Amino acid sequence: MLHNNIIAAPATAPGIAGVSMIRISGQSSIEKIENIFKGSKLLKDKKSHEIAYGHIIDPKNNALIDEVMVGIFHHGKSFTGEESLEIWTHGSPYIVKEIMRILGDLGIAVAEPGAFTMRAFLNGKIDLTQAEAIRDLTEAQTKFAHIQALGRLEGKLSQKIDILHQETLDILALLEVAIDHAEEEHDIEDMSDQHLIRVENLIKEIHTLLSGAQVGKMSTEGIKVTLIGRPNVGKSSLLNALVDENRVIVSDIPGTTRDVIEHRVNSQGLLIRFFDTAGLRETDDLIEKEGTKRSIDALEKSNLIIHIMDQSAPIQDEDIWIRDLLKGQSTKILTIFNKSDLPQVLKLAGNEPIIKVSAQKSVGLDQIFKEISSFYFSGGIDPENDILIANIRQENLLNQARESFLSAKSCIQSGESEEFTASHIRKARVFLEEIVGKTTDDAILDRIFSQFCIGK
Ligand SMILES: Nc1nc2c(ncn2[C@@H]2O[C@H](COP(=O)(O)OP(=O)(O)OP(=O)(O)O)[C@@H](O)[C@H]2O)c(=O)[nH]1
Ligand SMILES: [Mg+2]
Repeated sequence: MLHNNIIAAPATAPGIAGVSMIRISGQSSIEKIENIFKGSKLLKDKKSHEIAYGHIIDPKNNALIDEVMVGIFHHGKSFTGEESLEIWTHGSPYIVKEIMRILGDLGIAVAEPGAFTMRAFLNGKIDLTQAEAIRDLTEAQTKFAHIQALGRLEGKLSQKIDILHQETLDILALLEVAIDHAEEEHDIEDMSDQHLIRVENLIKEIHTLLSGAQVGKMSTEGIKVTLIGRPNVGKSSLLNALVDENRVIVSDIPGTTRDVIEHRVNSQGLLIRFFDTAGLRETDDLIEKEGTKRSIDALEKSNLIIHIMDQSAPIQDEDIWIRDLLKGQSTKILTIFNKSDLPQVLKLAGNEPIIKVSAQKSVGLDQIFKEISSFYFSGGIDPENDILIANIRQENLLNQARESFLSAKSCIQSGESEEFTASHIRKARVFLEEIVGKTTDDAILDRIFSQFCIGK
């Protein structure tokens, strides 16, 4: 991927609007735009962050394209760190297309998704967790997703990782001194007890960060709640009731739902992603079999499972089979008795908590939302103030750092040479560096930035 050419992309959403904005970045981009901009002053004579009023002209035939405002950002003073411009046009998709065409004629490349943020990262304006925070912030749909993304953009997570990284470097430096002097005749002080305390402390800090990972990911990605149960218990009816929309097909024919269908709701600052699934049962029908497989896949990816049973009928073999299947899951499960508007026939042995609802009459739904919300807050995490990691990339790297520190700890405890301890700590250091992008290969960067919007 080239990073020194001039790139441009519309940064506002496509469609008719009050205004649209095209962002341009790259060395000598101001001089380039001078070719198509006519104003009372040359753009190069403007200070950084000044706005110029003028017109965009097609240089081929001098045709007027639009009356615009152009924001100018000098090298080192822009989001990307490069010389940049923002052209504010009338919000017409045709005008945006025309200006993009003219920019193409000038040899300016269309920016790939995330290209501006990637340049900001490569130019050291932000680190990788902040780049990810920009994506999370634009995608945030709820209060907690917004607060956390904003905190990470301000560098809350970066600072935390930096503290861990600094401590890692300090321990490494001490170990290296010990390694260098290992051959010397005179005794040097045995520091292993202090190393142990410091490594244990790092493990504890990482553990705290990791314990907020699930809440962090749920805040960013939404809480995935899967509705499962045998056919006809009312899963689709319940989904419709929960999202207050006639979203999925309901019928009294068992096996109505064949696919996994997602619907999202924003409830009390949380994004809840409900998944309706195909009824689980033994079947020879190939489509239904595939539906069952997809239901089980959805179940494995969910944060919370809602097992729905029909309380107006006695327990069936499929209900028991599903309960056995769920016994092996570590995911939290809510057991729901649906059809509470009909007389209760269903009985379960034991005294597990049961929520009674009627999807048809919209009764008991508040209790389900309450349970989801208390599940989100159950880990003792404060989503408004705690520093939370946001995604599986950060979580995996932290887990790997933790593993390396644990190995270092066993080396110290078993009195192995500093050389071994140091090799584990060096690994931990690299994992911490990868989180903020100090060391990351291009393929990983491309994958992260390709998830951004165009113009971001
Ligand atoms: N009386 C009553 N009937 C309900 C209730 N919820 C659902 N039903 C009925 O139960 C039948 C099955 O409902 P669905 O929502 O399609 O059930 P499902 O679990 O999605 O079924 P499959 O997609 O086949 O797995 C329909 O006839 C619904 O009208 C309820 O709370 N009370
Ligand atoms: Mg259904």
